[in-house]
Amino acid sequence: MKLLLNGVWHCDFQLLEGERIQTGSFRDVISADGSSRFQPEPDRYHLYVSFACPFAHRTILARQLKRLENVISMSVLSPDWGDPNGWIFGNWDNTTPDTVNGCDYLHQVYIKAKPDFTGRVTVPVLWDKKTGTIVNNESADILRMLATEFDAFGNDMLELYPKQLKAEIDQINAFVSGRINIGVYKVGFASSQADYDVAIEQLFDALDTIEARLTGKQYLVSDRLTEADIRLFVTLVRFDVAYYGALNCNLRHLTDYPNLWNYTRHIYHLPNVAQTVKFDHIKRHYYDTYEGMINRRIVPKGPLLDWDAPSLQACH
Ligand SMILES: N[C@@H](CCC(=O)N[C@@H](CS)C(=O)NCC(=O)O)C(=O)O
Repeated sequence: MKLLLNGVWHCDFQLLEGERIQTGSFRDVISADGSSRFQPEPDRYHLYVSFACPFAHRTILARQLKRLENVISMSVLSPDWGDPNGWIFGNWDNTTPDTVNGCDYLHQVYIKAKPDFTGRVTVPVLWDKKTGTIVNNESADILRMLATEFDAFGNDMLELYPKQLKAEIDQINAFVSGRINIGVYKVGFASSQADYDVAIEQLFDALDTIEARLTGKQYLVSDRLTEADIRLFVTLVRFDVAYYGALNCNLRHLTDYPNLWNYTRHIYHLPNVAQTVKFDHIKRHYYDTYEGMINRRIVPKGPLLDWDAPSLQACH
């Protein structure tokens, strides 16, 4: 396990049996109503992201769709998380250096914010250039802030969390988060066959539920794009290219689900979305980085193939 322990980086930390460590995170919020010391301002905040990570992708998409590219700056880390230093800057196409703190590794950014930080060093990170600290490193919070607090500087026509749909969005978010966003990792990182068997069944049950929900519908909630779609899209767009093979989520392909496949392509083709999807980063990250963390003795459940389907006559 890679993590910071009281501000010291460990690239291969082993927890003892039954041992738990108290880990920290940053959960401040930016608020347009003046209730927080973090106010929305142009050129004040910086996002640290990876194009490989679905959680970071939520924030990249919100920044793009709300047209905040010139309001909130962004650094892109390398997809190679296998490096002993964890998330590192710039050695791959479409990555950038750390233009704000000049760091080589993301763990150094965490230490700048909190010199005795203990916990995992994850993306995304929302950094405040004014006070020199991390505002928040939880993607759900960052997505919500970009969606709702920056309307004075971005596209205020696009409401990703409209008041009248909040309850329904919260409800579907809770389902998609546990069963799908995290569900793919429960499958991929299952350490025993029994855990895997349960996890894969739950994941595909959840996909079946969403497939049914999307019958005759373009979006998850109402007839408009909301943050619920952003949160589902980032997992679905990675499904066949990464999770199916690298994380053993191979009962069915995304393309086997007519509604889910159509839905994912529809969102992919919305303006400004495709440019946020970097399949080379995604594949590199999941196939290269996680190899070794996956129990290859687990027998995958799929693929489900219809051997009884009639064969076509060969053409002569
Ligand atoms: N709860 C966090 C989780 C983010 C997360 O797990 N990011 C992964 C990449 S997909 C990461 O940075 N992992 C590094 C680690 O766990 O050490 C969020 O949603 O922002």
